[in-house]
Amino acid sequence: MVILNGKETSDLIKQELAKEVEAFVAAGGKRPHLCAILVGEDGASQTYVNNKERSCKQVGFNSTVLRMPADTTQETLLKEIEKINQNDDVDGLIVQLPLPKHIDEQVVINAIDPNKDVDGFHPVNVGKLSLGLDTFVCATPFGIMKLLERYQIETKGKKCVILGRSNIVGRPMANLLSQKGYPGDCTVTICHSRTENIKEHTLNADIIIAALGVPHFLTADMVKEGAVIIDVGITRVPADNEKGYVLRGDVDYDNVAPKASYITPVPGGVGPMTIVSLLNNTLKAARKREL
Ligand code: BQF
Repeated sequence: MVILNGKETSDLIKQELAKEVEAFVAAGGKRPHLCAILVGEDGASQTYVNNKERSCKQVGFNSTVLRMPADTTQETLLKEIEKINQNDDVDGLIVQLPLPKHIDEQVVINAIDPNKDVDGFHPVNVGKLSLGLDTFVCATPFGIMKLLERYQIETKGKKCVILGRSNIVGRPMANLLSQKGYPGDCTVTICHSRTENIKEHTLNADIIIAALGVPHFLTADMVKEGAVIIDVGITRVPADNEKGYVLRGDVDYDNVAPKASYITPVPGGVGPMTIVSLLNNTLKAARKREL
């Protein structure tokens, strides 16, 4: 069993990115600039935005975080997005999700300039992804593809089961893994809350991507010997420690790992890869604007 070390892999990719950024700037390119908007004070969202800001600095990007109160109106948020769309110094714009309930996420996503949409959430970019065209690929699925690639995991012809059909992980993941080439050429099945007898599907799978947000959902009895296990879950579960919580994946790691050929840990698996994908997309956005 091999542990897919997302932390280590992401650190290596960050070093590569930092070199690319310096070469780009030395050649007269504008230093890439990512702007993140955070609405409200959700603890996990604050952590994620801080991770992104710190990672930008590590690779030599400029970064701005626009923090807005939880009671910000949709109209005010849309106006801020429009300003950033118009701001030539900003290459990438992300709005941290989830947003407070009174704001319509799809309306907000639609307002982001597709050329700055480094999360790849805008319908134009989702459409391009599904057609296999060059675009900003959603960070988590892109990070998983990079992890499979770095560890040279065979995907051609493999049966891949994705647990979860979200717009930000499950669906784009299915898209990417079913596309031609490497890492791809999988036979993909998406399972979700209405799927009958999920175990029947997972037991047949060569690769399982667990992205449903149910802690320890995937148990050892659901997994074939030698399967590749990718855990996207990171639920905060209350605990008696300094932080007051522990992070728990969608996979019952201790019992599943002995059966797996490769497996991602939580934390330190998919999460750090998600962040480097965002950085990768931001450099891509900056490069595109130079043309
Ligand atoms: C790690 C996210 C659910 C909903 C919205 C490193 C991150 C997490 C874990 C991180 C995530 C999850 C992010 C680790 C960003 C990944 O060491 O294991 C980094 O910052 N993430 C997000 O922005 O929005 C989310 C999960």
